[in-house]
Amino acid sequence: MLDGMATTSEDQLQQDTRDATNVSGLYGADQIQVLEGLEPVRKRPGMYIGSTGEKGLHHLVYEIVDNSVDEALAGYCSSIEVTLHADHSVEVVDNGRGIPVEIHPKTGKSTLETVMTVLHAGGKFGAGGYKVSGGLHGVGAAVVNALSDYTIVEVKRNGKLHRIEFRRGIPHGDIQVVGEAPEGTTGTRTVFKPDASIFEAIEFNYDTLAARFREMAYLNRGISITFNQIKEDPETGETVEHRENYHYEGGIVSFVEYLNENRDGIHKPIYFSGVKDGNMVEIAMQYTTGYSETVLAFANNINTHEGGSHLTGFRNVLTRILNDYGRKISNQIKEADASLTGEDVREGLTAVISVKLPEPQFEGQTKTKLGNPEVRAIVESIASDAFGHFLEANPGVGKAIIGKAMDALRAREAARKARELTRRKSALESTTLPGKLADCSERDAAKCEVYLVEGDSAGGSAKQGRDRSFQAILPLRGKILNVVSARLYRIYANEEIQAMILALGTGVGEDFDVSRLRYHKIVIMTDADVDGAHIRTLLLTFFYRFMKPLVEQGYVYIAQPPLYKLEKGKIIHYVYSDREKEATLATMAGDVSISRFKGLGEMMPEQLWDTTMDPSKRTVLRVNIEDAADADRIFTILMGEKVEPRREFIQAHAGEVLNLDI
Ligand code: 0RA
Repeated sequence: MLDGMATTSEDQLQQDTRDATNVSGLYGADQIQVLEGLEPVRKRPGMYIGSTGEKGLHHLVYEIVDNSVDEALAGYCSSIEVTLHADHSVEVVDNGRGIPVEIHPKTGKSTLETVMTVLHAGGKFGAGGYKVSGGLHGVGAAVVNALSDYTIVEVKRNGKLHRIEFRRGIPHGDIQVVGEAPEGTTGTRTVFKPDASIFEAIEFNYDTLAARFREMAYLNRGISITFNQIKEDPETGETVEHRENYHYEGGIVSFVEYLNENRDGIHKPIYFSGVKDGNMVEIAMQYTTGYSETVLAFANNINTHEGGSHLTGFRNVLTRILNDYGRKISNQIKEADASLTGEDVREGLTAVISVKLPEPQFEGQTKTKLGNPEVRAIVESIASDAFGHFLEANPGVGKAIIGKAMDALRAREAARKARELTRRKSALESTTLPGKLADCSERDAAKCEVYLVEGDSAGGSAKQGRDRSFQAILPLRGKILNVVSARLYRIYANEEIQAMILALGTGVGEDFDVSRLRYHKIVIMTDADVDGAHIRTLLLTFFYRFMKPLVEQGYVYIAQPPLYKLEKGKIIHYVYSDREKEATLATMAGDVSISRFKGLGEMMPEQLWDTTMDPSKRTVLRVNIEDAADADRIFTILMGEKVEPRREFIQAHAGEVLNLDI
């Protein structure tokens, strides 16, 4: 990723540039310079945008939109409009000052052409950060340009409309004045189409982009981002437009309200903010009647999934202030009581922490952990003053929060006792593996798979059909448990869940240790009906809440059993959707017999192996929770206490697969 570029890579880039000397006479001297400048990007796109897959593709859009957001944060732009066109080009329009078109002293070309063709002009690249305000933007724009089939940039500035075009990063003609800008208007319009010869696919995912723009709008109070999609209906050829606007005057307070849309708050969201040494800190938080914790931390608008110093600071303050308040002021925590732990004070908490720093340092495996050590103390001092004062001024809220945390403390004690019971029980038994598990013989977890199968009859077919050397089967009976509204200690007591925890070998909650995982593929195999979808959701919710690293590290999969068997004489086709059925039928012609599988249990063991379990033929979908906030919302809607949103959601999405970015 851009932020992660080490110095050695930059040296390498310069070396690449020096190496690229033998360009043929097709190009003029100017163009050779540009080509050499952007050549390394086209040669090794992954080094600049992470990958040439879906993530890298979407990164292009973020680069361009981020530049407009920077202009908004600098105070010069109020609205940004993004359009996905039917030909997969993307248009980003802002009403900022317009990228300067004047001659750039270093290159002798317009600044616009310079930012579009010169790598890291502006220093953002080297500094590894994200600009919060001011300065010269457009750093990532050259990378986007290099990886686009074409790019068009129009700038309204000084009463004129300027335009320049590029093909695969190379200027296609000079910058030109193509018209007048209406009185008093300024801004930048960029249109680019990702180069299909570079990316695995160039189709954008509307929901992925929408989630990011919404997040951006929450994190940057007041900016307006409009998102349009223009599609052509493949059948009628008609143009279909979809348009959404994200604009929140409440900023991260609105974000917390959105996250808690389907939960009940026990007080109004609390907001505090402060600035120290150029570091801005904003926190919004609200306790709910539920038990799950949703704390999202951002640094310079980047979701720091791996946490970091800002989150540590916030957590420290929460624990310290609530213990102090509960003991010395509200007297709800008595002398004999144990202290509230971090876990106790975060139960049912929804919070957004957003810091904006001049020089953020991103660390960790995915570069989503904030490193700056000084930020912990800055967050602590701002949050502890503000939260302390808030509690003193709002004793009713303080009392409710401490009461809730004390409930969590008592539940934690009960859970510990329940867990000790399971531990003692398993110590007494000769083996810790559940009786229902049909294990595999392989002992290298990296090669092993476990199928979590709905129902005993499907479990039976799977046991007979599997390759027992590396495939294990665990049949699960009945509706497991509603894990969102249940407390942790009730979950331990559930038989199906206990069997699964034991089979996986990782432990759960505090005891969870991913290195003990016994199978590197956990495949959920349920029927293609409503009950199957429900059980799948239950299992995913459980993993999401209590074994999150399993999902984050890509160990969880969903099996794809076929829906129909199409048979004509000796020819048999298994198809996985209605669409595929129609397409396959068209190729078969004549009287084909069609049978629909009502459930996995109906399939013969060999059939199940051939269609769903044989690694050389099957399709399995990897579950990948990109957007914790969104996934959490869906789970909450589906599983939570509020009935109405669940009904609406199910009605609206009937028949669809849960959209979990799989
Ligand atoms: C630096 C200076 C100025 C404008 C911009 C950057 C700018 C960059 C982008 C990228 C996308 N949209 C943008 N809008 C503005 C102009 C400074 C001035 O006019 O004095």
